[in-house]
Amino acid sequence: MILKSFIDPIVIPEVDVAAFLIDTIDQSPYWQDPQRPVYIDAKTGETVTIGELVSNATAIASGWQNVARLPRGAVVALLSPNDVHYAVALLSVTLAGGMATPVNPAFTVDELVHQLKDSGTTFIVADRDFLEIAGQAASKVGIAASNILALQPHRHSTSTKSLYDLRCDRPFRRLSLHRDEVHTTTAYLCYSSGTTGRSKGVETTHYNVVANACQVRTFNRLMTSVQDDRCWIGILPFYHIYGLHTLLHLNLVQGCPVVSMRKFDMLNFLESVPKYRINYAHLVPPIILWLLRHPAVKGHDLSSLVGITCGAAPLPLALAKEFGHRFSSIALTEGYGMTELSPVSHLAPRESRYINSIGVLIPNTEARFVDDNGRVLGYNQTGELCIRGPQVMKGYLNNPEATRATIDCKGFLHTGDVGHVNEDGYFFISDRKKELIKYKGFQVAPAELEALVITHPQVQDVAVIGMHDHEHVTEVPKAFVVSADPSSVRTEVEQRTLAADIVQFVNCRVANHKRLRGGVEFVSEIPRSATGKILRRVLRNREQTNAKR
Ligand code: 4UW
Repeated sequence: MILKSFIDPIVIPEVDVAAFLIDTIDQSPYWQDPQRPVYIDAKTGETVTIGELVSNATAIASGWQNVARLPRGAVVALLSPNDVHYAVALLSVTLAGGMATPVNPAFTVDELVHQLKDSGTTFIVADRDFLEIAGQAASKVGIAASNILALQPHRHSTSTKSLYDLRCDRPFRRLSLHRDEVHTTTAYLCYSSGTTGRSKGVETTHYNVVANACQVRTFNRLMTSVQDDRCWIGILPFYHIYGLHTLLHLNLVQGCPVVSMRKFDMLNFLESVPKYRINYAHLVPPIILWLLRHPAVKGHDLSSLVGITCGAAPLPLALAKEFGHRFSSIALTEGYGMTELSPVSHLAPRESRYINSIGVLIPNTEARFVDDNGRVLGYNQTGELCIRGPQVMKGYLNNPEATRATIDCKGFLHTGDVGHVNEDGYFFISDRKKELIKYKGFQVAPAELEALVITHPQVQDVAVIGMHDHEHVTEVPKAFVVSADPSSVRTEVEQRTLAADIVQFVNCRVANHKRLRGGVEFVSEIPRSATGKILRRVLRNREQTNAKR
């Protein structure tokens, strides 16, 4: 059984991302005034207007070609927290024919090195506070210091130029792709671990990006409270596909300025809502929990907020219900996305009858569920969710094997998420069969942590799984470890000491969201299949049984 969207298919323009965005802005009734702010910093009030966004991105694009000599298809890394200049940098790169790889600014040098190397980055645009770490990573991968540019306009040191110094009014060859090329040319390389292994470059084509912006805009206009010409809050990180799609593209398409926050700060959020008359927020489940539990919420006026979309991780039903009672004037709806889906496949309509559903299919999207033997399932039967549509990525960069394992010969992308669809066409996610752990919506690849833990001198074998942290509505990584010398970890004190040492060993080598918050448990062996694959399900079941006790 193949399920299709209720909404009639839409026509998707076969143009590149930059042309699509600039044409959309040109024709939008909401962006007629070039002085209208499009990005506003929540703390400082610094603003970038729509006119500045387009004119600076265009002048910088000319500089990319005429000054920096950026070759067509070259990769530029963006290393920055949310900043009002981020969209300028991103648009300039695509306009000049480059490929952008957004990087998590919380990364350690080694994590950064992995992405720079894997993506083949040649230039780095870094936030003023991240120039040093950019320099350290660049020197390890052979990127010249002169190829690091500061994101913000003013000069930061004598040695580092600003991206804005590239501005140039000489003619340049704007990226102009043929209809066929938009389907094959990569615009962005976000990183995701997919269903297994370490994080991989997801090749999101120009067509993928344009398609998803059009699909979601159509769905929003018909079915949700995400109206045009409203003010949105920019909490989601711009480097993550959820933030990238929503706060750097969809907002432009829907005529919505974004009040951007460099880092999530509950008080700043609560003050920004009435100050900027924020109407809409795209959030993740732990922030819904904060809104329910944080004592400061009561003293703030959230009356301008009419709706919230929540996603990137499961939203417990009880929490959604509690939110509905407490904030009855705010429509809370779920959506479902994945880096490999550019990112959206499902959104919940405004008047969804099913509170804990991820919603229905957006236009031009098909889905089916399959069991472990690849048998296609029917309504209300639980299996793996598979998606087909114009938003399905081209593949993983330089990894045809992983691509083949994810997108089947019929074009369906296997999400690794388990759930079902009911007869009304509403989808539900109940489990995850892939390895991925989600800490507050951020990806943690168990394979990456395992590769690190195994380098600890006292570890013989290891498996990492996600365990539920109900208090914080998230998952946290936990390591099961076989000690290299079991006789030295017999007592509880010995076990606690070594566990603390391993946790410390990992935590100082990884970004904050990957920390071993679930701790370490010693086991006599790691359950493995005949082919040596870790049987994570066995460990997860054991964990669940222990939690129930
Ligand atoms: N319920 C349960 C959900 C849900 C979920 C995602 O880091 P990635 O690759 O990507 C994302 C993207 C989320 C997103 C993007 C755009 C958008 O509008 C939207 O709506 C709210 C969400 O998270 O992780 C993908 C994995 O995250 C889990 C699921 O396991 C998926 O494969 N996930 N949304 N509503 N789980």
